[in-house]
Amino acid sequence: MNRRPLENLRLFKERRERVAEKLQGSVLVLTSPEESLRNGSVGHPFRQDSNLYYLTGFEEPESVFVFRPGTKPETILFVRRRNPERETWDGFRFGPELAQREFQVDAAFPIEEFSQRIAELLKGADRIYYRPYRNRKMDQLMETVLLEQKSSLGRTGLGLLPLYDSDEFLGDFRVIKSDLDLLNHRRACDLSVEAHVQTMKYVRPGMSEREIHGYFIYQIMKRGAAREGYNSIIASGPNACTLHYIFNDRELRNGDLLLVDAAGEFNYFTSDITRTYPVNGQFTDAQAEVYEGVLRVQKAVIESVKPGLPFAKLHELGAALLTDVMLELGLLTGRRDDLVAANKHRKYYPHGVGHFLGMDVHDQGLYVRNRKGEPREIQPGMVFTVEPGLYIPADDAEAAEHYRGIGVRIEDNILVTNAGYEVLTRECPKEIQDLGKIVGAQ
Ligand SMILES: [Mn+2]
Repeated sequence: MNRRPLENLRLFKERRERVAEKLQGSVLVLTSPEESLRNGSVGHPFRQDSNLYYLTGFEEPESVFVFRPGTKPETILFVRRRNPERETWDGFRFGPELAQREFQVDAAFPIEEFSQRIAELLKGADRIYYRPYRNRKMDQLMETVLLEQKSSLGRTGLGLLPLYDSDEFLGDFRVIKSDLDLLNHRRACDLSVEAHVQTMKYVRPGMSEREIHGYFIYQIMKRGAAREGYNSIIASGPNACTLHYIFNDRELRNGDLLLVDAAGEFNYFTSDITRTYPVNGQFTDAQAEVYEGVLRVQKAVIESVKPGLPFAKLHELGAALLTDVMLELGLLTGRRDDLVAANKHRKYYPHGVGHFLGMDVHDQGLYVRNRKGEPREIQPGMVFTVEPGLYIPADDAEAAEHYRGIGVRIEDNILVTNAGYEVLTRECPKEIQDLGKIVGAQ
C-alpha cells in the first residue's frame, strides 16, 4: 500500500526550520534502524527511527536523511529503488523520484548511491551529527567516509571531522512540543485512556494476564493506534513487584491487584499510563492503605509542577513523600530525611518519579542536568510522566504480612503550561470509589 506522509507536511517543515537555525555549517545524518529478522524473512514490524521520522515523515526501512542547512541541496533522502518483484512481497516503495516529490526534499537518491555521494555532501562541514551503533552497515560506511575525508585533506594538519550525537542534539528539540505535536500526543493519550477504561470493565478473576494484554491491544488499535507505545506490563498479584514484568501469562485470582502499564502510539507519539486495581473491583484494607498512600503522593507531585521548578525537585519530592508513606505503613523506621539520604526508600521505590514522554516512551533530551551540570528547569510545552509506586516483595520478612506481595504504581502524563500543568490523561479513573464501580462492569 502507498504510505503517503501521515500528516500535513507542514509539521515536518516546521521542525526542520527550527533545527536548521542551530545546524548552520554542520551536517546531520539520520539512518533508519536495522530491520530485525526473525525466522528468516518474516521479521518484527518495522518502525522508523524517531528522529528520521521527526524531520521527514518518511517511514521506509533502508533510508537515510542528510540535512545541511545553508548548502544546496539542503535536504537529501536516500531510499530504496522501486522494485516490482520485491514490492509484491513487501509492499509499496516510493523510490527516489516519488519520495522527493511527496516528502518535499531537495534531492533523493537510491540508497546504493549513499557511499559514493556522502563524502561530497560532507564537504565544508565543520561537524557531523550522527548516532552510531544503531545500524552496523551504516556505521561501517560512515567510518570509511570519515577516514577518506581525512586523507583527502593531505598534510594540512586538519583532523577527523568531529562527530556529535544526533540523539542528544535532536532530543533537545523534541523536549518542547509544538501545537501540531500536541495534536498527535493528545490523540495518543485519549485513545490510551479509553483503552484502559474498557480494559477495567473487562477484567475478571480467572482471566489470564495474556488475555488482558490482547484485549488492551485490540482497544488501542480499534482507536487508530499503530502499535503499543512500549511493551505492555500486565502484572497481577506479586508480579506487580517486578518492575519490567514481561511474561504476562499468570492467571488473575480473586483478591489480586492488577497493574496495567500500557499505552498506544499515534503518529509516532505515545502515551504512558499505569493503573492498579483489584481484579474483583474491591480493595482489601491493606491494598487500600498502600494504594491511597501512592495516590496521595502522585497528586502532590503533580500539583507541584510549574514552569521554572528544577525537574530534579520532582524526584526529591516523590522520594520524600513516599518515604512518609513507608513510615506510616511501618515498612521503615527512623527519620524521613535520614532514610532518604541513605537511600533506604529504594528498597520499596527503586525508580524515579517520571521521565520525558514523546515519540519514544522514555523520550530523548537531558532530564535533570544539562552538559554544564546545571539543573534543568521545567518549561511550558514539556510532557512527562508522574508515576510514583510502592512495591513490597512477597518474601519481604520485614513488612507486615498483609502488605507482602502488594505492588502499586499510578502514572499519568503531564503537559506543562504557562500557568502550571494539564493532566493529559485525567479522564483515566484512579479514585478507589470510581474503580470499584468500573472494574468488571461490562
Ligand atoms: Mn513510565
